[in-house]
Amino acid sequence: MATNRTFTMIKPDAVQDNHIGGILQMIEEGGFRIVSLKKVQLTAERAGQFYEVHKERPFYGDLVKYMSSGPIVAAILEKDNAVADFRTLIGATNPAQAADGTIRKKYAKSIEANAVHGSDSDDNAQIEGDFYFAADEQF
Ligand code: IDP
Ligand code: MG
Repeated sequence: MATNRTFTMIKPDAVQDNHIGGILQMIEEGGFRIVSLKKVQLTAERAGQFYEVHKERPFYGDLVKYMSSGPIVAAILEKDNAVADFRTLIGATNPAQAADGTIRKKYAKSIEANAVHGSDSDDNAQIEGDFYFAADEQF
């Protein structure tokens, strides 16, 4: 069942370069409501867990190092057709192939340091949102 929610992270390079505001503005202007939001730094262990599906890929070790190299901003977003529409808004994984008007086209530096994460399915949006926010429910 589509939940109309997706999950995003603003990655360490974009946080380091002061693009939190610019990226959140593109997200809001893209029609997404920010449901939950926080800035945190992942340990290498937690980054490894988050990207566990990629552990056999050649870039996994570098990705874990990069994603734990500085703070990230995690958010749950809401919109009709959220998962697919957010993938459209962020653009291709490799910024060299990202369409004009996408977040990665504007802010990504490389295929690894590509500014933002976006969930690839409703199930993963739920799992990834819970990874950061499930323990916050007492608020
Ligand atoms: P996605 O973020 O567009 O869904 P995935 O294939 O799920 O792309 O890869 C997860 C993340 O791993 C990417 O966002 C990027 O940071 C990194 N990554 C993907 N492919 C490569 C690569 O070929 N070299 C280095 N890093 C990569
Ligand atoms: Mg992915």
